[in-house]
Amino acid sequence: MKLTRSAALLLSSSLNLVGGGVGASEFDQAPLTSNNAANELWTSKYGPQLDLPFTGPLSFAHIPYARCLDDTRHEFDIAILGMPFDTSVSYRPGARFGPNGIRSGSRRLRPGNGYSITWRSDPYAHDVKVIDCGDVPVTPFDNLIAVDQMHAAYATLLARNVAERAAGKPELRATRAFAKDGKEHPRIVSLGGDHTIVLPILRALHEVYGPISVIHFDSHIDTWSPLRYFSPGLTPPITHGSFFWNAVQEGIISNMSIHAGIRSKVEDYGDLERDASSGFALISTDDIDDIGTDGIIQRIRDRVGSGPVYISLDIDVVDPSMAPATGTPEPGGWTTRELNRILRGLAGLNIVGADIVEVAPMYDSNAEITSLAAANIVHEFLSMLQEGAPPSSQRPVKSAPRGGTRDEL
Ligand SMILES: [Mn+2]
Repeated sequence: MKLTRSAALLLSSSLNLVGGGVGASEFDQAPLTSNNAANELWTSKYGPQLDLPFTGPLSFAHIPYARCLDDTRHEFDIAILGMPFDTSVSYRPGARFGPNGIRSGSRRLRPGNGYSITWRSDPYAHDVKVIDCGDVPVTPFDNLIAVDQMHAAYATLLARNVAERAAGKPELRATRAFAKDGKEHPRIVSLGGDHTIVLPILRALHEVYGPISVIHFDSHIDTWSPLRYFSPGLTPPITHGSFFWNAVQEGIISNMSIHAGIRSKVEDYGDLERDASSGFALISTDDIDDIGTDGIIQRIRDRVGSGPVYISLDIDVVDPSMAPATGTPEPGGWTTRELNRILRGLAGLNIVGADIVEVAPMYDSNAEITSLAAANIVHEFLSMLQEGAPPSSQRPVKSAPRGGTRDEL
């Protein structure tokens, strides 16, 4: 629907009348609340205008929403950031709708209903400020510009101050020990987007932390050289299967990284040798039958140790029966329950950021099965970023020595 300027103004002013005039712009997603709530019929009878699972504007898990890239008023410790980029895929396109799909899958999660039996905690109830910073407006027409836009957006949020601690509250010290500037930096959970989004993310993280280890959940290795794949141009393209090759060439990740859940076919054994020489250890999907989830957790923890760690999770690590809506599905994957258990076992590592990528909702079932799985993985990320150790209900793992001054988070 196209509104004339005057009609838009009229609509905006009538909304403000209904809401009591909150001074928000006509594009602001903040709920319209009244300044004189106590005197009004609704509020006196029913209280605040709550978001139900099927109501409200679409922020992740109904948490506060802000367009943080240009709106600097909002402090946060952890930001959700959408990166709707999907113009570098080799098979099914559509992950530009991933952030929207994941938020849609999160509607039954919300502050006040986020307590987890396994964690025995609620990631929205800690003294940690989590907000949804909206999406980076990436161009779908020029990949080099899009990659720069994502880099600029991530670096912008990474440079923000973390939320002020209330008097008497413990100090947040999750990233300060590793940042080159000695400052505490926010952590960002990115919603892809195809897997290419990780290259600009790693570039921005490298500027703050130097080389970091990557824990890469995926059915594909993604370290392929873009020169070996279909690439008729002279310049190697940036693609969703070769962004780690770029990261290795640029020296922005450590050589103590690890893949988990690999099962895709490769060209030949040489692909695996080249992968190993790029600094990644490899846990295959089938390894779970031999060493179990605890063995996988231990291998990952031993590999990345006590340094700064980034987690990148391609939803195709999950079996297509549980997550069909993705760009390059590979049968024979882990269940969501197995993946949850592995992720929880990584709590307490020095995680400086995380993402979930390759959710392409148009290939989903009517039951939103992939979006639900993805949203719940983000919920696990938020718990992992705030908990100092795996849940006590899981068997204890041998902890790598902690680096620096990590404490309560
Ligand atoms: Mn991938």
